[in-house]
Amino acid sequence: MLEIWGRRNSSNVIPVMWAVGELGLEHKRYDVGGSFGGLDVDAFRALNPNRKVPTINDDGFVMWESNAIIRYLCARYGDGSLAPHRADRRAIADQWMEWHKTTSYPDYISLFWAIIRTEPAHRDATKIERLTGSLANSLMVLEAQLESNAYVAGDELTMADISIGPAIYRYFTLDIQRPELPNLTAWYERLKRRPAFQQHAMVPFGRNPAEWYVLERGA
Ligand SMILES: N[C@@H](CCC(=O)N[C@@H](CS)C(=O)NCC(=O)O)C(=O)O
Repeated sequence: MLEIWGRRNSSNVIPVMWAVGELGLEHKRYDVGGSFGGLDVDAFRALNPNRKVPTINDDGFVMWESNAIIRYLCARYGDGSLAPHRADRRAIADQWMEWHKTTSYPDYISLFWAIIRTEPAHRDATKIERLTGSLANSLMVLEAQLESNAYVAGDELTMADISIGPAIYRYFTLDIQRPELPNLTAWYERLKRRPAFQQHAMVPFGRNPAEWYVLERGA
């Protein structure tokens, strides 16, 4: 059976869990990382020398790195659907997964930490404004892609949506200024109608570190 190590509120575990949900995979998830700890022990280091979540063991096959896990699960269990069969279509999905990890994710996660994971009294308004603007600029690129595509890599949901979508739930839930993003908003509405997205990607995160930890432990 597929085993997944990682707390359900981790920005990197969430997309993997959404993939698991979309693919309908039987699985067991272990709460480790964050306030649960459990990463700095020999047994976990043997699975992932980086001591990070997510990490999976699929019937003896162990691997880590969220986007790589998503690719693996989609290729093995969603070949022809979440992992497009045609090489060029799969490459475009891959392209957007890379774009997210290298272009939009760094600003998104820094912004998230600057707001939700920082005590209100210690928040840096200048930094938040800079990150909000920079992230909006990146998302305008996705906005243009979604002008003529219902999903990130074309007409169907693929692993590209799985990789990016959960960050968009947080983006639209944060109390920040956002530009007009009609195509992105319409895509997000499509994702929100999916039960697996509701269950695994729309994980409440609170408004500050105290609420974050309560939700993490209660999840
Ligand atoms: N590039 C890795 C990053 C993994 C990562 O940094 N995971 C974070 C959680 S989002 C982690 O394990 N942090 C330590 C912790 O949760 O205690 C991936 O995409 O899987």
